[in-house]
Amino acid sequence: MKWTFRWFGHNDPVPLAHVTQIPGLDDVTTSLLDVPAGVAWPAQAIRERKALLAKHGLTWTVVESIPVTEAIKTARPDRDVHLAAWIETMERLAAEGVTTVCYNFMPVFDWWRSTFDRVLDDGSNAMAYDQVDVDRTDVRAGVEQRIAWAQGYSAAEMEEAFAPYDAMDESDLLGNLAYFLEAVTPTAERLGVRLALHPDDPPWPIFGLPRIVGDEASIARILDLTPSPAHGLTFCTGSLGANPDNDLVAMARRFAPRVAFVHARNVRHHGVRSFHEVAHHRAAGDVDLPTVLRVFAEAGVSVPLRPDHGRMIWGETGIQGYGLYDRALGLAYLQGIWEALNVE
Ligand code: DNO
Repeated sequence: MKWTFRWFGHNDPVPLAHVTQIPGLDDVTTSLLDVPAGVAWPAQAIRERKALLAKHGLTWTVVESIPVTEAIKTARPDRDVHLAAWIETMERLAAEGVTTVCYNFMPVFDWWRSTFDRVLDDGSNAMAYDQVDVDRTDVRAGVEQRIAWAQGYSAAEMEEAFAPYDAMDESDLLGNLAYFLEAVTPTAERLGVRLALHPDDPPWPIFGLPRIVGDEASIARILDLTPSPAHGLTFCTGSLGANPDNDLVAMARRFAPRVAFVHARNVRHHGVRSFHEVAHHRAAGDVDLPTVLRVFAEAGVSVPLRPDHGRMIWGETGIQGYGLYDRALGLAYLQGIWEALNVE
């Protein structure tokens, strides 16, 4: 595995000087959040980010994410312009050695939680999702920025974002994903880039918007759109594991050859469509990360892996899910398992 760690850029309260102190880590997963979606990232800005990481002894090989715009997801007439920019960004990144590209195809929102700081029994806090609370949220009235990806939407912007989906169902969205893949995959193949589609988080429709990357059948259907080795998956154990019906071990086994990137995260279920995030350790939640890693080891999967969402512990504040301490503990735990599996 290539061990990597997400860093959000200059607004990330976690300093790179601390990231570089994590044992066994040499790579950072990052993106250029300041560039508006739909615009090609300037080559110079990419080089600057790479140089900044290099100053701390860190490489940059994974981008998370190049945003897929609403124009692309809803097949607006300007989608080809956005696709050209997306491809140009990928080319410029590949020229600097960034060859794993994480992206998602979730309408309007990226991941969603109903609670950001649920206090757990040990006094730490973590994000949680409860469908009853989500159902009570009048999202069309606008949302504030509580999540790392979010721009925040006003009510008017929200209406505009939702409107195209009134006339779309899952198969339309799947068709737009197929169009996207047809456009970007040949260039990815030529550049030796692996595209890593992130599952929906949570893996079911929210706010009446379609979602199409949530379980074994839907992922198999998407991977079958093209057999290209460039068309891969981000195996996010937390997103997929939020649905207790998903058999992660079976999915890891089946999709191993297509896994391009791993997000290791653990959740604890407490009812239907209700869970909170926990430490990466097996005993802490319902996701069996050691067994998933064993499956990957047996299948010869060697791709970038990062510890995903942790709790906030030891008084740390910052970007929810993305504190330094719990993710670093998670990384150490996962690396220990991997070493004990004796694969490298
Ligand atoms: C959550 C992340 C996601 C992920 C995107 C990929 O913390 O795993 O936001 O970055 O869905 O495009």
